[in-house]
Amino acid sequence: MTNNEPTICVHGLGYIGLPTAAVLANSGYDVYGFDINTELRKKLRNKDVPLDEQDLKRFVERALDDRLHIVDSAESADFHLICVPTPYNKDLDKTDLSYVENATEAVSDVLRVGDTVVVESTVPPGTTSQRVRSVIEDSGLLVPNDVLLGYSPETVLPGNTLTEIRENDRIVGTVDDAPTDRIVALYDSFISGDIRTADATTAEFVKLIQNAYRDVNIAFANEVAKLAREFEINSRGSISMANNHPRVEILRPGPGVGGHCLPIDPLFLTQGNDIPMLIETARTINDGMVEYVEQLLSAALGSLEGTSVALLGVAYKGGVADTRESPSLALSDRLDHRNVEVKLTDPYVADDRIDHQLVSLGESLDGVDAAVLVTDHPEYGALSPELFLEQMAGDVIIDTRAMLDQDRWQTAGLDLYQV
Ligand code: SAJ
Repeated sequence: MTNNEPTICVHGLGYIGLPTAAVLANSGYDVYGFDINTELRKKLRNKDVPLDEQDLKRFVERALDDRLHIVDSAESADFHLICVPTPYNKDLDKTDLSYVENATEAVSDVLRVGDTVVVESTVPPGTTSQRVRSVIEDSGLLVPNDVLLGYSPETVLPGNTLTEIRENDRIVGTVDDAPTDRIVALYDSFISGDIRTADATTAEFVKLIQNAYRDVNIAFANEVAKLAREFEINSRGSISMANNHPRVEILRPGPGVGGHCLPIDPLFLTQGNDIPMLIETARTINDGMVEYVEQLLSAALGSLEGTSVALLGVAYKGGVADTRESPSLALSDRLDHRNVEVKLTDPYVADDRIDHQLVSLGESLDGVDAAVLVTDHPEYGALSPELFLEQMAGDVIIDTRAMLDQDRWQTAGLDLYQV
């Protein structure tokens, strides 16, 4: 690329901002990366990249060696991408937009006529055209006459970040029906997926309904699992057969839904109105799966009081080290309250806050009454009953992800239950 290429400032260097900044830099753009976290900026300058995906880590390191410049304050640039978090405040039943507002204020300080601002953070519909716009206009510049303002959600699947940033389709929406071509041209220069255009609020809404749809589908799968138990039939076999229908695609039951997206994003749609009851019910069903697993365990053991249990997997899903909203930690808390001795093990997680409880798989099984397979780490598919028979004092196994061959484990002498 030539030096006439636009410059880009990425605001927020977390799970999405940092990889996005690296992809842009490695595509030939000069990219400024700003994050309010001083410690993170220091680490990044020392090429200490706090990401778990190894290919991505190397990719970011390469960008830091070249065109990705970590800056101590927002830098003026042709494009500003806002990739900061939007946590949900459960007590207030409201999305916390303070990071987005603060980032927009920082952008406004360096904004020039002709610049473009794109929000990527997941936000409630209308945020870009109202809150973000008003912060920008407070600086004296008008949207869209002076500044082009748009929204383009990221849709990457944690665990496969680099591929999905580069290959997923994208939606680009603008405020006030402004032309989308400038933003489309930027994304088109580094992604291979299709780009669809809309207004900013539609783009915000689409992101949320994608995640709400998946959450509802998983809730349905979880409900199917509970019903199948009532009828004493196999949930997974039934779902697999149902999915042979050309218009049916039920997801997989499990111990509940974790991560920083599906348990939270649907609430952005339900807050402030009474319409989407299904979305709320799905949240309740999925959050309730941890209690359901606890009940299965309690029934299998007779009583939980004074027992010891190994929880296999702490991450919220297989193949990642992320423990945010993890069903495993929620189950661990519930069991703690029932005076169960809990041992946690996970081949991916090294989290300071739970390190003192984390042990190896063998140690976790040592002398326990039961083991619960909570996270679908691929390694767990290769587990064999012999290790469990040797190490455990009891024989109860709860396989919440149906990863173990029920016949084989039962024939080996273990009392195995699947969700
Ligand atoms: N899960 C099930 N059963 C399933 C699938 C998932 O119980 O059949 C559970 C997982 O174990 C996990 C949770 O759901 O606890 C969420 O995992 P996930 O892999 O479904 O999704 P996330 O949260 O890792 O990423 C989602 C993705 N959204 C969609 O697929 C619609 C991703 O594309 C988004 O970019 C991401 O949210 C985000 O950042 O919003």
